[in-house]
Amino acid sequence: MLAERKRAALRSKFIGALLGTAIGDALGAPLEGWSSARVVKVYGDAGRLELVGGRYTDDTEQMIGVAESLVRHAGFDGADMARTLVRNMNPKRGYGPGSRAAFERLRAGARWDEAAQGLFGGRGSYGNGAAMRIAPVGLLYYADRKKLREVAYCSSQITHTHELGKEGAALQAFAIALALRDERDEMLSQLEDFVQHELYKEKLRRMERLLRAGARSGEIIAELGNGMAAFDSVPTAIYSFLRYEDFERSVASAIRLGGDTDTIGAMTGAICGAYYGDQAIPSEWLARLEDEEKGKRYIAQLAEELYYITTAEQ
Ligand code: AR6
Ligand code: MG
Repeated sequence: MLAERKRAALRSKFIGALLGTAIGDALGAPLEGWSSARVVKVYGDAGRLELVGGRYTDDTEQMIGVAESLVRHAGFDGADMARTLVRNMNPKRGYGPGSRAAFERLRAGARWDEAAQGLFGGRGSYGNGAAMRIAPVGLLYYADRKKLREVAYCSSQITHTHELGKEGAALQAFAIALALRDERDEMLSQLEDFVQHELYKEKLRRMERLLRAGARSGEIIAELGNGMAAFDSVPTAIYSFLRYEDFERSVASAIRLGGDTDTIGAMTGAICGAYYGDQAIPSEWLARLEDEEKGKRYIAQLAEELYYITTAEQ
């Protein structure tokens, strides 16, 4: 009986992480690029944020592609994942310039692990585009941090080859895995131990201080960031999860920070969903989320398939 209840909870956490991505993304999408002051002026500094349009952006579209490919191969296949991301791409969903260029090169025949290498003067992108789509990797490898890191890096390589872009994706994936495992109290110390770059370690240390102080939004933005770089947004999402004990408050407060709202919303939603499960997502938000060809029902199905792959392997 207990085992059954545990299985149901885990399944709900898988669904929560993927739907949480889409919900945070769709909530933040109409406010992308706004300052925190403007968000607060229009929407108030507390209480319910309304999900207006219900349409998700490139964050969720790419997360879906990552999940589809992982499900198809019961694991990572770089060429297939790249093909899937390219096939799914709908430019109207608002892709970042680096990712758009990588997809063009892939379409022109470049190898999956080479297409993005030449971007940004050969340094590769450190944008948050690899981290925002990583939730399926965090789910599939939640019990194996070595494999989680490896697949997080490889799946990033398709569009984001800068080490800080890859590290941000691995950090976000591991935060999702820890949330899934209910390791919330140990999260910061585990992440600090896991992450390999001093820049991220420093942000995790700042986070500890900000959480203890109950920092205000200006301070959070100054210390952690709210921009498109992975190191200016992944820590902010993790912070937003840890700051409150409630799906809705965490996601809404992340979006109220302004900046790259859809992506910070998506990443916060993924961690919160992995921790609280899909039942914790406010029903008004879920009701408004798009449900067309690859809408909420399809996303939940992908999460279930990932769940079955993970549990079948044990
Ligand atoms: N050097 C300088 N600037 C950089 C570098 C670098 N090596 N790497 C990234 N940037 P991009 P994304 C800056 O274009 O990560 C969408 O709305 C540069 O300004 O790879 O896929 C998504 O939903 C670059 O354009 O895009 C996300 O919200 C920017 O970082 C967002 O865009 C983003 O990197 C990022 O998506
Ligand atoms: Mg987006």
